[in-house]
Parts: sequence; structure tokens; C-alpha cells
Amino acid sequence: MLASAMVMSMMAGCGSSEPAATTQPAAEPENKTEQVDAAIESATTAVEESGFSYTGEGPITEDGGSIKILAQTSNYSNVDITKAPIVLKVFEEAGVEPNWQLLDYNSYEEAITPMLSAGNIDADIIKIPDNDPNQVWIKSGMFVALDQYFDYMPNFTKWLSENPVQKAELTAEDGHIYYVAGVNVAHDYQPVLMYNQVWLDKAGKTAPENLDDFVELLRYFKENDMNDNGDASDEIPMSIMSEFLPYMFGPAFGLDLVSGFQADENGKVTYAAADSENYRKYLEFLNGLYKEGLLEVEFTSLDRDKVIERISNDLTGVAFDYSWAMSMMYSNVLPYYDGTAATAFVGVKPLSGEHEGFYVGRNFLSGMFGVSSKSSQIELACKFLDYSMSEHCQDYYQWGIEGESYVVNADGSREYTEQGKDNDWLQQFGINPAFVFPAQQSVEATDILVADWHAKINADQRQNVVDPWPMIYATSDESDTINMYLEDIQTNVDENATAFITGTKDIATEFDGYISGLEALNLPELVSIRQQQYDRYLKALNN
Ligand SMILES: [Ca+2]
Repeated sequence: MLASAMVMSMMAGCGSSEPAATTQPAAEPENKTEQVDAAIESATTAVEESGFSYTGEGPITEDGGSIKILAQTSNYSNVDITKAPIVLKVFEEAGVEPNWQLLDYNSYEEAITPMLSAGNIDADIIKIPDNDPNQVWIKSGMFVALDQYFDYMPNFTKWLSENPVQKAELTAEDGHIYYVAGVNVAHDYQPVLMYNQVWLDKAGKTAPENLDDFVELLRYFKENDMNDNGDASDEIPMSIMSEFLPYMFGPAFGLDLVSGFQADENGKVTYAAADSENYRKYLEFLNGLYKEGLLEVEFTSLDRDKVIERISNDLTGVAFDYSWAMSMMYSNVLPYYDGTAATAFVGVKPLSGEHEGFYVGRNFLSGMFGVSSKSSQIELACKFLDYSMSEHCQDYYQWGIEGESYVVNADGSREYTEQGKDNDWLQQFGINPAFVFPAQQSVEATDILVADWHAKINADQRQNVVDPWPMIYATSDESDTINMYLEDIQTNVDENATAFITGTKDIATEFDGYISGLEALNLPELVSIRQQQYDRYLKALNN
């Protein structure tokens, strides 16, 4: 099998034409995405010597062959992704055989990074361990500029045309695109503020929309016997893991502390935790909650298991976590949950203060795949990668195969079959195979997995979710400076935040020293780099 696969791949290699040099691009184009745009516009369907042409549907070739893929195993240890029917279906329709090199999901980055650094990889398609933020692999020349093969990538070029933000993010500093990316659900099912609806009703209140009403509600929860056990002192008004405090309260002060860097409407970049006015107010607010016992003493050591334990004992009224937790981990453990929103932990609008609240989403792009410049069959690899990201295949990734994992109802809606509702079975079937293909997550398929009321809350809150700091490739100078300074700054910010909130540092007398401390750690230089990067991003986006 292996020998014949090798012969096939060598034969296929004979027919491949030499691509133009990619490591020495011409002068920087006026507009960053100019080259990519030109490549999209001029892309035609390549017709091969045999007369076969790939138009975006399977098969991708009439000659068979195999594709060597270096990627990850499933994150489910009992799933062999190479045997998953969905994955096999993609190869079957493409008309090629898989030749896998899969590394363990949990140690992928550690295992593949030295291989990439040494450049001794024999694969056609490679899943990179991160998003290559500093263009390390791009600059190594290890990956082909895909825009030079857009004649073979009709699905990818269509997707780029329809997604200008992601196109701008994927365009490297040299104006080329090197990776096909998977796509996260990024504005849906993100971290959200949740209340115990039964406690809210008992208090005769609706969900607060501003900080003042929120504090009033916490006081009410603290002072009253919300769980009706005859003891008015065992209630913990809110149970928030410390990493979610910036998500929950930063926006009311106009701060995206989750991304760290943020740009205002004029494109001016600042560092949120160095905002001498708003960040100070944020710390004063949290310090106030702490002093009053509304933010508990152990907030830094609270983990999700403890939150779940409290909720199962009906001890707490407010939570903040990934939306997923709402019906899947929190509501379902409440003693009186009956499957309806009236007895659940329910997600609500973000809190507002002097600034209108928002939720911070995440980046859409994830899981990047490139074609090796050492591949003996670059065109075939580009076609396979293109086919594997087509809408047709995304439908497999999100739903599986009709009649097996899902059925189509008379009204055209879909639902998972009984087997499809069994997560273990569905994982073995190969649902969302982002370990090996550029898979795109789907909101619709997620809606079906959660309670109906939960899907409705998600749809209501989508409008309040904003993009985080965009993914922007760094130049090597920029990445050197970022690597040198950013980690120390982040550590300093985290340590000081805890000290100011708990009062071991005094905001009135020590906050100015904190700000000048950040300057001494070279924050201004970092902000000017982020400004430079953001300007590049805007230029690519506004093309
Ligand atoms: Ca009580």
C-alpha cells in the first residue's frame, strides 16, 4: 500500500509545473491585498493535460493518488479520526487516498514545532500549530503562496471574496495568502452574564442593565434567604472565576481588557489596562465590591467545579461563563430546573456604566493548513485543500451524513438522529473534524444541541458581541519587540489588578506608580507597534 502510494505521488509529481518563486516577492504592493485580489480576479479553471478540470466539486482528479497530511489526532482519545465516516467520505468524493501522519492532539505544538523548524517534513498538507502570528513558517519558505494556485482553488477564492475581514487577516505582510483556515463560531455562544431566574423572580426584579442596579441586586441576594433554607447568611451573591472579571465589567468602563489592545472609532490604539481614567474606575468598582463582601474573598481561586457545586446546592445567584455552561453545566444541576428558562440560569445583556456594555467575541479564524513547498504534487494538494473547505464538505463537518447522523424534516429543517444525539457516537462519526480539515463551526448545528430557550438567548445576545483585536501578522522586528516586552507587562497587570481589587495595594496612592511602572516596561513602544499593525489591517480591510 505504502509503496504504491509513493509511486503514485512521484508520478503525479512529474506533471507539476514549477511555481513562481515565493520567497522573494516584488516590492511591497501599494495595497496589502492587491496581489491576492488580482489572483482572485484572474483565477480561471485550470484544465489539465488529460482534459480534466476541477471546478470545486469532487472528484479533484481522474488519476487517483494519495495526499499526505500532517495534522492532529482527535481530542477525544477514543476516536480514530482516520476511520471516521465523514473524513473517509471527503477522500472518497475527492477521488484520492489519505496518507496520514497524525501527531497527538495534546502535545501537537511541542511535537510539530521542532519538525517545522528543522524543515524535515514529508507531507503535502500541514496543519500549523498556531496561526503563525509572527510569520515564522511563512518566512521559512516552507509553504507555497496559495494565491499563485488560485486557478485550482475555486471554493477558497469564493470564500475570500465573501469574507473581507478574514481575507485581510489571512493576507501576510508580503501580500500573499499562505493558509486555509478553519472558522470558529465567534459571535455566538460566547461568555455571557447569567442570573438564577428563580432568585430574580423571588426578589421581584428584572435583570439589571447598569452597574448601580447590579450592585443593588447583589446586596439583595446577600441579605435575603434566597434559597429558602431558613438561613439568610449562606447565600453567595455571585460566583465568578477571576479570569471572567475583565469580560464582565471591563466594557461598562469602555475597556476591552480581554484583548488588551483596543482601537477607538478613529483607529487610535490604546492598552486598556493602562487607561489612567477608566481602568482606575474599573479597579475602584471591583475594590468596592470586594470590601462589601459582594466579590468574595476567594475569588482568585474559584474554579468551574466550585461554581457548579454551589449552583447544585442553590447557593449563588449570578454567574459569568461561556454560554455553553448556561444549559449544559449550570441550569441542569439546579435542584428545581424543569427544562424551562423560568427555572434556569439565564443569559442577559451586558452591564453598562458610563459606557454602553458589550461582550467580547473571539477571532473567527482557527486551525490553519498550508501546502508544503516541498510537495511533489502542489496542484493536487491545493485542490484537495480547496475541496476540503468547500461548502459541500462543511455540511458534512457540521451535520454528518443524511440518514445516519441527521434527518431532514418535511419543513426542510434538520435534526440529529438518535445516534447523532449521542456525543460519543457523533465524535467517532467524525463531526467537526477540525484536527485534520479546515472545518467551520455552525451556529445552527450548535442551536440544536442546547435547550430551545438557550438557543433563543444566544440569538438575542449576538447583537451585543463585538470583535476582539483582529489577527494581524507581525513583522520580525515587531515580533522581536512584542516577545521581549508583552509577557512582563501582562504579568504586571494581572498581579496589580489582584492587589488593587483586594486592597493590598491602595488605588488612591499607588495607581499612578502602577501606570509609570508599565511605561518603564516599554508599554509605549508596544502600543506604537500595535498602532502600526492596526493601520496595516485597516488598509487591507478598506481595500
Ligand atoms: Ca439561605
